[in-house]
Amino acid sequence: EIEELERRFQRTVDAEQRIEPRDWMPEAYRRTLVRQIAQHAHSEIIGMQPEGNWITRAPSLRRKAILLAKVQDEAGHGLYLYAATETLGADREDLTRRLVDGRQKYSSIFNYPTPTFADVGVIGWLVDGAAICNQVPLCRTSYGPYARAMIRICKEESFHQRQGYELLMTMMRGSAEQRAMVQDAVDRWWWPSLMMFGPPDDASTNTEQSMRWRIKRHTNDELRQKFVDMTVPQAEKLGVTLPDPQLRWNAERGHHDFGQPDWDEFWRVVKGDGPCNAQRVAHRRRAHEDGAWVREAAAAYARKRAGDAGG
Ligand code: FAQ
Repeated sequence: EIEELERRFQRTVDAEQRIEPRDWMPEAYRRTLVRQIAQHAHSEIIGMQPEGNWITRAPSLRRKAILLAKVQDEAGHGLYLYAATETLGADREDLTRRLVDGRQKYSSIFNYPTPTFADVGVIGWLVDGAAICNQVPLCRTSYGPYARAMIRICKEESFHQRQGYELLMTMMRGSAEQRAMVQDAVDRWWWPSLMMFGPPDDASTNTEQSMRWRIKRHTNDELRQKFVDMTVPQAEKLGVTLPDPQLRWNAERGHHDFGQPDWDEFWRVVKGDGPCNAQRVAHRRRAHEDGAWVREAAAAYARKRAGDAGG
């Protein structure tokens, strides 16, 4: 019985048809999706902090308005993704609890500091660039609500990426100090951006099964390569150097060769010991606690309205 259901499920996935919330699905498929989508949602919410740091100190009204809009979009993406986990039976309050208790992960990238305004530009260019590379294929992920969320999110991410690149272009046309600030930010963010794609394929515990279920459409290393190939010409146009002495075009492969990030650093950051992990989680916990009265008021209002409608 269950084997027949599983066979039918895999046939649907192999035929590139979407799995919808009411369809039967293996329990492990559901769990994997909740894990990945929740991590993604947490990343969007935690990811508001590094750039949010600059909203009150943006150098002009125009830059402030752009940054405010971008950070607001990230909140929207997070909420949208939490809604997708709810279609799988997850509970948003429970997921938030797991995040602030350190029982669920979010992307390693958001544990690095943003000491200068050039970081805002480099996050847009490299971090949103990596996010797009990773998320465009997820528009074809097998779970319908996640795939549809990705279509909308990718449109906004591409605007985010362009605002970052435009900011950096502007700084590169500025003073020598501004150019140095951009180069310094690129030097700090390049390797962490490569880590966003996850560990190398031979250390990636989830890839094989997730590829079979067509949750993931490419391996971590495939997407990392794509990102490097996409970014090198952008760096040249911008006039910055990517801090990798091994980076060079390989005509035979038709791809760039590049060095490996420090994977020990990656695992340290993932396990909670990066430069800003404690600060990011503490800030999120505080915001959640400070918002308790809003959630209570909203729930009381909803109950009252439901009562009014009934009577
Ligand atoms: N950080 O077996 P795999 C954004 C964990 S973009 C932390 O390869 P998987 C937009 C992984 O969970 C960022 N942990 O795992 C934005 C697993 O642990 P587990 C978010 C990582 O899932 C821009 C273990 O390592 N994007 O927020 C990381 O098959 C600017 C083994 O790894 C997404 O989440 C990492 N970098 O592949 C917002 C995209 N990498 O769970 C604000 C959707 C791996 O077994 C500002 N997610 N781990 O305990 C994915 O595509 C996948 O989940 C991967 C990881 C590719 C991230």
